[in-house]
Amino acid sequence: MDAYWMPFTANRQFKKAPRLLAKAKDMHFWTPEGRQILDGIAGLWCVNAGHARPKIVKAIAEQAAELDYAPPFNMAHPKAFELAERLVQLTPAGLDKVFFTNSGSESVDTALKMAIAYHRARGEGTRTRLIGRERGYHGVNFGGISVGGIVGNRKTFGPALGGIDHIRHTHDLARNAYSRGVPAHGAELADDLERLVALHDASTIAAVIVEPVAGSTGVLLPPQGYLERLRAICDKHGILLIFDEVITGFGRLGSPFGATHFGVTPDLMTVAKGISNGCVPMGAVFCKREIHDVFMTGPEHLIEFAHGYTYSAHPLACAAALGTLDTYAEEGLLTRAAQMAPYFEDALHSLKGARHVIDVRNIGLVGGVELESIPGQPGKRAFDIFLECWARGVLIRTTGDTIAFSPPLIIEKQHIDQLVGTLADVLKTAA
Ligand code: PXG
Repeated sequence: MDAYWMPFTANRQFKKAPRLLAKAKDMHFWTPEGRQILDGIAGLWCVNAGHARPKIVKAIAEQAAELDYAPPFNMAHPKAFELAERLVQLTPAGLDKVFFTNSGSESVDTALKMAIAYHRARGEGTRTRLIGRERGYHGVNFGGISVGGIVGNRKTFGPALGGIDHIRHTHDLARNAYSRGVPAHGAELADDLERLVALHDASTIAAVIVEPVAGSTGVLLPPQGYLERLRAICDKHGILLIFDEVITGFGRLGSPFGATHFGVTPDLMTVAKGISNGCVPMGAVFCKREIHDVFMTGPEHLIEFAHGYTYSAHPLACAAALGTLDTYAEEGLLTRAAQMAPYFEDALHSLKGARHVIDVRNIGLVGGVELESIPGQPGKRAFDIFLECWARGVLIRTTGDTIAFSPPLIIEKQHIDQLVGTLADVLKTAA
């Protein structure tokens, strides 16, 4: 176990007591010893159609044998175009151009570069400032950690990009604890963008990026009316609005995207994870046609947007994504979370009053259970609960002292009972 430096992992703890996965199917993993684990987080918020789905497996296998790789610069393969067409049929009207990446982090950095380059191409080159939000998570690359609002990244990696500012986060337990669905209070927090416009001037601001629902920093839902207000302020000042839908994309909230769920259309939208059901790495940025078209000037032999990755629109990823979209369509998975949400909501909210629980949050098939931290040891309580759930055959995710659920969208009621029931039992004896 020595050579592998594991990502986002307590390496020393892991290597003393490894948690290995050897096989997966539908709602479950199996360990090498054959122990069955219920997947409460769709791998890592990505395996939305469940594991090892036949159409996706077949698509990947056939593609590997037929065309393993095709250079994406100045060349292409047919499935890249087919996938792009299929994808833009799902997005809100207007978001009908798509640029392929390989991860959420790459999608975010791509979208930020697109926003700055767009303003420059329009002759508004002073618009370079990027605005994120406190407690935002936008992946791990330098652009993403700069607009992200995670103190640990600043402590560990320094200031990253300059020319960035942040609006306030919307998490407010005092007013909104135990909300079912979106909380009632806090739409006015969108006005914090007006404060930054007053400070920096709109002519210096390129874009604002937010997650419609923040996943990684603890399942934080937008207050009722908040996203609409943010959209209106962006429009008023000519600022592009970017939705980071790496988690909320592809059915997680009960609609294909957060944008469709909330009825608010951003100018750019980043996705990854569920686009290919987590089977082959893939990400994408959707943008409005008007944004794309601004680049399409100048001599035709010149590259219009000097950006891309060796593996953009990789044939295996495109095949996996096409198999994924077929599976979503055949099984109605992009809206299934809406049908399961009431049952999931009731199950989660039955934890109100359980030991250590200070809030329960839910939307679609995302749940957050926030615990009171052990004084001086933030994250320890939730991590120990994660270990105990694993021992009892259930995989959950923790972030700080919030426990997150984001199960595959094929989940059935008995799985919800097992997920929440296991957590309820573990909470009874948790330190
Ligand atoms: N944006 C958002 C909103 C994300 O949630 C990324 C960007 C980066 O994606 P990549 O593919 O580069 O990892 C993410 C990733 C968790 C967890 O449990 C969440 C993510 C990744 C790993 C764990 O909180 N989100």
